[in-house]
Amino acid sequence: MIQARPTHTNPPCTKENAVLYASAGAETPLHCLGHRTVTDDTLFDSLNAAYAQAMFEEYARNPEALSPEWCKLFENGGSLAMAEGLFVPEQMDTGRPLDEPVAAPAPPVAQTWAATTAPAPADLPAALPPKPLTPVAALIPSQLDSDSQALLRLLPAVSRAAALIQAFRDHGHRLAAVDPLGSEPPGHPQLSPAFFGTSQEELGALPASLVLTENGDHGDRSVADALKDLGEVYAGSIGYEFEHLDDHVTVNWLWQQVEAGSHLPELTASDRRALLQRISETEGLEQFLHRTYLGQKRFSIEGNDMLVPMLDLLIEEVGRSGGHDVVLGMAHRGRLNVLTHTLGLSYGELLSEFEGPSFKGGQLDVAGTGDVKYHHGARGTRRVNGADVRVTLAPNPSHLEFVNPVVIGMARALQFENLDEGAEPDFDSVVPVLMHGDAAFAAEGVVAETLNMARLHGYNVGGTIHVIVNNQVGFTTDPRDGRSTHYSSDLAKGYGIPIIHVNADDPEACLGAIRLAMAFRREFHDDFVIDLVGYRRHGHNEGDEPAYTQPVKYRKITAHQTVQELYSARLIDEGAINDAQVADMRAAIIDQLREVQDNVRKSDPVVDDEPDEKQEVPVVPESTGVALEVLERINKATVDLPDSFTPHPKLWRQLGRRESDFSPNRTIDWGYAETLAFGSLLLEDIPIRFTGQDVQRGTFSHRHVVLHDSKNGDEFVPLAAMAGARLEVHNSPLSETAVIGFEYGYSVAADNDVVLWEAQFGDFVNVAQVMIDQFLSSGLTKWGQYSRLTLLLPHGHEGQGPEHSSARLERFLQLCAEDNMRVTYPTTPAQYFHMLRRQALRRPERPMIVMTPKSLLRHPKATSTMSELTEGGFKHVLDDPTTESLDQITRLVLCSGKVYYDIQGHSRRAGLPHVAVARVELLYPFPTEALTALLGRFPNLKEVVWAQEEPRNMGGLTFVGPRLRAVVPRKIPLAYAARPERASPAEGRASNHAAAQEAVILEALGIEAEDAE
Ligand SMILES: Cc1ncc(C[n+]2csc(CCOP(=O)(O)OP(=O)(O)O)c2C)c(N)n1
Ligand SMILES: [Mg+2]
Repeated sequence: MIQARPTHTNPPCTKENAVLYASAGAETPLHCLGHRTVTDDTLFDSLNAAYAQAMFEEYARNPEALSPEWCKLFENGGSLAMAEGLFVPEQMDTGRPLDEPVAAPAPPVAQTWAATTAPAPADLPAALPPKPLTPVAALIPSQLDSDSQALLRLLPAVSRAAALIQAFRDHGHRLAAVDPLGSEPPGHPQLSPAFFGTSQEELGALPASLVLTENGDHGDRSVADALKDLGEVYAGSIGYEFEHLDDHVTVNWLWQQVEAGSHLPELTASDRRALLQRISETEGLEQFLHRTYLGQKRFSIEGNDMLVPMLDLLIEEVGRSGGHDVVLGMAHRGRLNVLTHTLGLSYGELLSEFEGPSFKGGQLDVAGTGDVKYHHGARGTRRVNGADVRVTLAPNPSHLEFVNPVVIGMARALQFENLDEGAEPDFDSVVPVLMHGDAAFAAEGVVAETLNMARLHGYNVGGTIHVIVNNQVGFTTDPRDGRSTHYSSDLAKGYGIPIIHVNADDPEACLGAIRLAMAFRREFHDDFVIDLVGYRRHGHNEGDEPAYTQPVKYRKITAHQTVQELYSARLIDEGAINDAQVADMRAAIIDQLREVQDNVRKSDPVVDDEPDEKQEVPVVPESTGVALEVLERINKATVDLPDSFTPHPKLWRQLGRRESDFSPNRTIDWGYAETLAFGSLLLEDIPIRFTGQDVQRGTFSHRHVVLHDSKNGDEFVPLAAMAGARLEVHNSPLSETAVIGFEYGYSVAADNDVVLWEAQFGDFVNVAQVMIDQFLSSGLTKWGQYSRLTLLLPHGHEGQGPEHSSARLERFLQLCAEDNMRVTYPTTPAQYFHMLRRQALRRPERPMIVMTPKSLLRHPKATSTMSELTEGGFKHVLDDPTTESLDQITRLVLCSGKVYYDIQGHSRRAGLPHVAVARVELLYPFPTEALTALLGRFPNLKEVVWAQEEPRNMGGLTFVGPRLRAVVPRKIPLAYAARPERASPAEGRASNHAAAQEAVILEALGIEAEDAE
């Protein structure tokens, strides 16, 4: 495809935009040609161009790093000449043909780096002479003889050829035949010799060795020959998209791998037959289900059948390199096939799901609320090289892509298995694989959030292999309506992740894609994206008629042979198999499925129940107290700094006192109680992972679990330095959805660890609503997942406005049922301490939601003493400590959280001895027993009031009300005090807040406002 050379409106070529151009790829300097300042150094224009380009980029970034000669050259406009000389040599404009035969060897300097216009590898400049201008200039004789003149005329042609080769590496994917349905590749203007002013004739006359110095000896091949090979490499069934990577070492490595072709070895005939067998099984299962269970949803894989053999190879590659776990995340598409062929679910088990007596509309045969069959997870084992590779498919909700961070979290937890507490995760042991839909990958924000976590220290898993199972449609939506990018994978470009697009109808290329991805992960421990471009043979689910919405495409698809047919035809052509063998292979698969089906129909149906509660003895620690000596040891460790460490003096004035102040009666605040709880758990060998925005210091500067040397910024984590289990405390990226998903996954995979996530303010947790609804609150019921993830959510009406006030307690309470999680609102540091420890020690584990304090962090009344940590445990309900006589109490106010201090601290509280104010510290499971006991203490009770600072339609009211009614004797009226129903949770003005808060408190205490004087 010959493209006309584009014309450009040239922006001024200033140093600033030169920086842009320098980083924007090979074609961009063309834009910069408006202001021509031509150097007369022809040599500089051509062979030296790549080096000069690198120097220019360095100049644009950091002029001080260059020698004065280079700076001078660029300052006086030499840059423009260089850019022009590099890409569009003068001679080209005139169309002047080369009039000398092209045979002269390139000068030595060209051998090193003239082959590509790409920036030199990172280590290359060091290998070059420090001032290359001088030696290069020295190569030019003062009097040019005819040989030299011929050489100088050759150099621009070499430059043009090098630019074209580079264009193939960068843009070849736009010529690649990656669409099985045969759509025309979009092409790219630079993939035409004419773009660079060269021609087949010129390229045919140039020796390849002049421009291609890598990948061996080119003999007497011409550049045209080499380009043909490169065209086959870069524009075949795989499109390699690396031009967006800015790490030269990585890109060079990728180019070398791709051009050497080691990921595409010649398969033996028996390997090919085995591959065909696997493809036939994949297709056979879908076709069998299609015919036998007509119209039932299964979200067939057909059109992307190669996914199954690709996963086979990936698992083998993991096993061969010593890994022991693969964690898979995927959506509905192809899941039944992966469950059977990748995870090892037997055909019998699968078919009984379709045959089961209670099987209705895709509902799995479990009582009640278990999940549909294509959402379930599974675990299988593959034997590779004599060792087991465990393969886990994470269960997932319908919500596309939300399982991504969950899988990564699981992988990270498994990477710590059996390691010492100080060790970094073992990236090679566990490989996460995420399969995405083409529509979902491009459009669901959680994809970007997950990609963004990949290289962060606290979230790194050493690379995820992403496979976009690209069927070129999302339900009924065409790509043109579903994304603003050319490829579905384009988001990954922003993260510098290598991407390859592969035609799902070329089985061997698909396997090559996996080989390259795995080799890359082994080498760089980084993410890799495979865009597996196929099609969807049927409708979105098998009941849909796709031709209603995609009539043209489905005419094509109906006429299109399956990959099984295409590959078997190819193998028959090549003599690797014959027609009869192919027919036998297919028949055997269908026969096997029929036989299994007969057996399933004959046998009694197996009726599953809800996921079993873990077969372990429940543990609910009676006491969570910690001996004073242990607390003292932890206390000491928190202030035990290395000699060389200089803490911030102001901070140290508070923290440094801890050692001398230690005593049983010492008051402790929240941050300190938390530190002591963490320390005690670490000493009990319970690992802790604690993340969230700014958690190392704490949003309210109350934690300081990570200290920074005030001289050099070095970090020190006293609790981690204390001997004990692994402690990870990471400031998270600014995300809620993906990071909560990650922690959920981590907590599911790590049996013993305490996993905590803290919101900056509780309000922000609703960004992650999907994670809470779909995983945290229902993962156990749907999939049998156990998690002890604890969410710490700062909550409370403190006059900060509609935001920063509410963690939406009501939403969590609404989700509570069947003992699925715990919701607490502790009001003292000691309660917080015991609650954290109880959460860590209790089994079976449950997620926990904690409304945490803001102003209470430093409230003089919200303190505890050290001795309160040494015994007892988390109390579900706290009685009023100020009550003088139980007989006197006629009004009991029950509340949760911070409003307690507002009520007790009210100026008129002292004059109301008949009122007791008690705290409900555990909201779910609802503390019926503790409340009954509390109510029994007041023989003369006449009224009970539930008081909350939240509006009536928020907070605990609607949840607590009916449960409280069941506890409070019928004869005693139950009232409430709350803000009126509101659309927005809190007041924006401080004065309005104060008035509303006062009204709630007065109502709770049962008194009228005093008239203003
Ligand atoms: C978060 C979310 N929004 C909407 C849907 C409904 N939905 C189910 S499948 C689908 C299309 C998905 O297209 P794609 O990602 O290309 O996957 P494919 O089904 O084509 O494999 C949609 C919109 C969903 N499951 N999840
Ligand atoms: Mg799709």
